[in-house]
Amino acid sequence: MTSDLLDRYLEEGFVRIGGVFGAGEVDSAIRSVEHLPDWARRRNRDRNIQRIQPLQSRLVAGDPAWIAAFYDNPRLDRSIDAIFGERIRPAPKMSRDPHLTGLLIEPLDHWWSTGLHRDYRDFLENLDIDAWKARTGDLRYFNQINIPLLPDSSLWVIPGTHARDDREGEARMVGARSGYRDCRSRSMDPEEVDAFRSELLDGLESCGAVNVEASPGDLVIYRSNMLHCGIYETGVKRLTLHDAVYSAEWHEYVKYVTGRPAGQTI
Ligand SMILES: O=C(O)CCC(=O)C(=O)O
Ligand SMILES: [Fe+2]
Repeated sequence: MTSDLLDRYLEEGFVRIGGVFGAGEVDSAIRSVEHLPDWARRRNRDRNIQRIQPLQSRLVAGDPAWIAAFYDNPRLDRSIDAIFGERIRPAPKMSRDPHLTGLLIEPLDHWWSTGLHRDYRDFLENLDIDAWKARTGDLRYFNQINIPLLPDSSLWVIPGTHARDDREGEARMVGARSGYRDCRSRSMDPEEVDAFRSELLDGLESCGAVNVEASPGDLVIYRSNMLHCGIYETGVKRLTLHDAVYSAEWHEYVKYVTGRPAGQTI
């Protein structure tokens, strides 16, 4: 059986499903996390951190039980099931499976970007590239989720790249990505940052990237092996839950390449 959602996911490498969470659900999630950015910036002594993860950590103030309750949502179940129900065994259930949920937040001082990348391939030196490539066409691996609690247009993706190699211009941009990342920790003059920013946006557009503009309560699922990019603007508050659709095979793979469970950064 296929579904429209599954077809779109297979073809484009991402889907944005509007209004999976209602305003009341979003408001109560905001109340559960809104104190965390300042806490984490202080704890890390870094005003420009990108994420807090996992929210389930005992270090993170508050009670993580709200996350499973938030994920206990029939619209979420239906969406996940339409794509993964017959492909991941046992079928994933966000409210039941253990999760290492992240919270993506805005930097306070410096604009920066992850730059164009594919997860794992471009993050880990000495990655077993054959093992990575062997899994990129398999829906049990590389499924990332964003659930914005505030309007969020940080994410860019190049549709279709989950199913093919980099083209020349794309590979050039991947090679240049450390410059954008460095903006985070360097005090640059505003003109220099603007030049970096325009170069990145021009490059993304010339590669056919699309900006995933998501509203509070949307569910964005993307293949994290596709070419994608996060752009972190200062002054635009971001509270986006960042998670994955897990399978036993994915856990095994992440442990194999990193030696630790997926998503552990705190
Ligand atoms: O900011 C985002 O939405 C994407 C983040 C990302 O791609 C990453 O951290 O690997
Ligand atoms: Fe990524």
